[in-house]
Amino acid sequence: MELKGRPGVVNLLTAAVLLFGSVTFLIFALYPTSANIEYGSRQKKTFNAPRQNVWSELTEDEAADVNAFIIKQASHLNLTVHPKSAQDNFIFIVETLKPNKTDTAPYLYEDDAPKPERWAKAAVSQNFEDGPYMVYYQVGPLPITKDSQVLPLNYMFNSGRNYVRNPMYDFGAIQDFALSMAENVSDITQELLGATANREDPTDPRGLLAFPRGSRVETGGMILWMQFYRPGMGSGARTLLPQGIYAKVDATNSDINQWTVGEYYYNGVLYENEHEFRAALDDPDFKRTPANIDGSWTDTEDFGDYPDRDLPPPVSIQPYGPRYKLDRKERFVSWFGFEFYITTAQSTGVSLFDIRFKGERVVYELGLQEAMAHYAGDDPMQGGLEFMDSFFGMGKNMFELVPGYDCPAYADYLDSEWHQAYKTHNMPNSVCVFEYTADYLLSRHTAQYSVTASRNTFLTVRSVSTVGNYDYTIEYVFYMDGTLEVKVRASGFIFAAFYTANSTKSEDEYGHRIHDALSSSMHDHVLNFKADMDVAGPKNDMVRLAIEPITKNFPWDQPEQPKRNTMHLVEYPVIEETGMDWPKNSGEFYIIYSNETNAWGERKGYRITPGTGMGSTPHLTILNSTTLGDSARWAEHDIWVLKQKDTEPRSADPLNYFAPHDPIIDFTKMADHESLEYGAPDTSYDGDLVVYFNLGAHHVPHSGDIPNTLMHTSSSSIMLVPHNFADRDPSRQSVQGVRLQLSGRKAGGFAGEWFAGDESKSLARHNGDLRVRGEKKAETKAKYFGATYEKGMKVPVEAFEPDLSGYVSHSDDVGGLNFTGFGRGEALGG
Ligand SMILES: *[C@@H]1O[C@H](CO)[C@@H](O)[C@H](O)[C@H]1NC(C)=O
Ligand SMILES: *[C@@H]1O[C@H](CO)[C@@H](O)[C@H](O)[C@H]1NC(C)=O
Ligand SMILES: *[C@@H]1O[C@H](CO)[C@@H](O)[C@H](O)[C@H]1NC(C)=O
Ligand SMILES: *[C@@H]1O[C@H](CO)[C@@H](O)[C@H](O)[C@H]1NC(C)=O
Ligand SMILES: *[C@@H]1O[C@H](CO)[C@@H](O)[C@H](O)[C@H]1NC(C)=O
Ligand SMILES: *[C@@H]1O[C@H](CO)[C@@H](O)[C@H](O)[C@H]1NC(C)=O
Ligand SMILES: *[C@@H]1O[C@H](CO)[C@@H](O)[C@H](O)[C@H]1NC(C)=O
Ligand SMILES: [Cu+2]
Repeated sequence: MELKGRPGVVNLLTAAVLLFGSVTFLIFALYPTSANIEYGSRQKKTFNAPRQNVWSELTEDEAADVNAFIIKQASHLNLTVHPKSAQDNFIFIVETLKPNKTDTAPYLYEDDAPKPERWAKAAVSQNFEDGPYMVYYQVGPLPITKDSQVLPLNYMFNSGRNYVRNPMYDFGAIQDFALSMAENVSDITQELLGATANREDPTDPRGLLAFPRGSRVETGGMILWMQFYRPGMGSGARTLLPQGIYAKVDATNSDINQWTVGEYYYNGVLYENEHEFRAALDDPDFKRTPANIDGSWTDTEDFGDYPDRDLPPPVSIQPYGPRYKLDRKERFVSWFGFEFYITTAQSTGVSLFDIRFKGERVVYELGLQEAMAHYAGDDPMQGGLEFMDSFFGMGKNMFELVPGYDCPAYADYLDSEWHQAYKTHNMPNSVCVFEYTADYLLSRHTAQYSVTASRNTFLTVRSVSTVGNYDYTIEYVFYMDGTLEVKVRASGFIFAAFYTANSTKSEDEYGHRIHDALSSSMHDHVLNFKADMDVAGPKNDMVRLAIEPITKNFPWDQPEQPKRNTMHLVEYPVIEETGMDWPKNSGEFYIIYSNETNAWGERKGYRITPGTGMGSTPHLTILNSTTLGDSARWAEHDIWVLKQKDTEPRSADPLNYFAPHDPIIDFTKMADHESLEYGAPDTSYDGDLVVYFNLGAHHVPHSGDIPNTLMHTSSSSIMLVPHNFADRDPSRQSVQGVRLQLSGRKAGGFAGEWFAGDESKSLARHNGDLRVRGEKKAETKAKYFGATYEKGMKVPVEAFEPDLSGYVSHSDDVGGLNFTGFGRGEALGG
């Protein structure tokens, strides 16, 4: 296989991921970092974070110590290091248990306060009488000493349980079952699809596979619906190759040998069993529908020569080096007044902590909680399909970024690590940090005698999580005025539905026909984020500042205008924990106000608003989803405001996927209308609030989603925008720009007048609060603010096009990822 036509240099690893599987490209690198393509003269100074990153993921050594300590301490669990099957007890995941905010805030914001204790969270696969469970423990303090303990981790789970039954523990056995099922109906699949399953080579491109949908998981077992797929191995296009034959499996018994295949479904008709289905085939009236065959239509790239692309496009370069400071060890970034820590976690990917702007606190924690996709359809697969991708691992699946493509060639890249079944997995270059200058200005003005232009340069922290068929690009963007943006863009293969050519069925009710036998399959993506707002300190409150029409009579309007139709501002405080939707006509500003005021006596605030992208951000269309139960109630509104509590650090847990109707964290119990009125005599509320918001899309894919969904059609964002936060626009000290005098004009005392010559004299006059007229003739030269590029320079070609021909993997492989990721022993790397 090749990448960009350079044979043999790219290491492609194939990993069948999750139930839908995919080809995952891992392009591992020795590519130039910004350090070795620096052509400016800047020396890199060491830069140290003011504090330690107390949220950082466990190091490999810490993870090993935690594993060893659990095995020793919890001898009654009989934990094995080399699990052979799900009947063995073993440690599945160890990761950092984020310290409580109550313990962390003093360390961050006070002098000489102690560092919060470091603890680990462990998920242990443990067998009970009715089968395997996942059980959470907390282990600490770290490093392990005689005072360290292994305790049940309870405080963050409002179900009162620290365990969830694992109904999907042996996906290998499920695959064997599916193969057996497929073999038993090979005469039917040959007849209708022209293919059969191949046990010798399950991914034979001419063969067939069957997969269950990963939902309808009930306590005590499952009813599965399986659908046949063509493997689509060449392109990873399996989710574009559903085959329209579905089989119902009674999987309620925990012993897979007791499972049975029941009904079959094909072309709108339900058959009692395979025999009835087979018999129907012989009926002369049996209605067939065309099969869905793989072909070049699923290819993600076209290597052909087209005259219009024989010149490369413009790209951004950074000849003088970065202007941000990065402490790689503590993962701390400082850029034009913004400061923050970066961390990663196996289930949720990147989070940012302690975001400050010009020394003031803005957000304590900002990060993904869950990424859900909910489908609808009239077939047994799409009709119940739903994914919660934190379960599969938004961090585990943060693969290497492609330099010069995912991020500019000059970006800084960070690695991430996660620990599963006694093994540390390193994901090199999975987070990038870079500055970028927009193609549009931050501000400009043509005045009477001059024009001034300020460049819009921003800082981005980006990662991409490829969870099976889908790629989520998630980024945090910082702007010079103090604005923060959180943006998600999706790409990759859609999870499409089989299209039956049946005039009596209304296929367009759930999507569009996008190939011979393929329907686009509507779905909602809802990705939940936490923003623990600390606007100029922890004491905050939220208001809806409404822009409302009104009819007023003003004394100065009389008698000509007895009544004037106009508008005004009305403030509605949000006084209890609740979910809200974005207002109609953008008619309200949702503002988090501080108890602190700016120079004008106005409360310092940050507005939270839908940002850039396709329309405003969505919430789940489905009301009381049958599939989701109580596992993702945060999806039902756009934005939520809650009290900050140490006992409620997350809106979701990956294991919610296993028990949707009795989730380990039920968000409705968090957003339960508690009072947000601080200072009120009847509450002990201290004013520290947390916002949860959703990004995503109502995705109705169309022909343009074949082969892959495009980033501009799948993007959504929210922005946190300063609202009276400072006394004036703070970007004036940061932006780079120019002021040009318009020709042929004298100074005239209007806005835009340029005081030439003796600046100190005119400044003195300004300080006297008088905008006096210039005495000398107008300046005609360009006047820059901020540095400019001074002279021509030699820029290496790598600055434009990183040389990817030397790419070699430095990573662990990603093999063994499975529907659950904790199936058989050999999948565990143990
Ligand atoms: C402990 O686990 C091992 C391996 O799974 C098993 O062979 C052994 O019987 C177990 N011992 C007890 C006491 O459960
Ligand atoms: C396939 O048929 C064989 C023979 O009848 C039977 O033992 C087996 O259980 C069937 N497989 C499935 C998955 O139903
Ligand atoms: C369409 O589906 C219906 C059941 O919904 C079935 O009775 C009918 O035979 C099918 N028609 C065709 C043309 O496949
Ligand atoms: C705002 O709240 C903080 C934290 O409780 C407190 O220290 C500060 O004095 C308050 N500021 C004002 C102006 O009330
Ligand atoms: C959803 O559930 C709520 C609470 O049980 C109920 O009030 C509402 O009517 C339900 N809506 C639908 C469409 O089922
Ligand atoms: C964090 O806070 C919870 C709730 O108060 C408490 O149960 C837990 O022990 C705290 N964790 C640590 C490490 O102190
Ligand atoms: C799941 O893991 C098992 C054990 O490594 C492997 O045999 C199987 O092919 C995997 N399945 C998928 C879908 O990746
Ligand atoms: Cu989608």
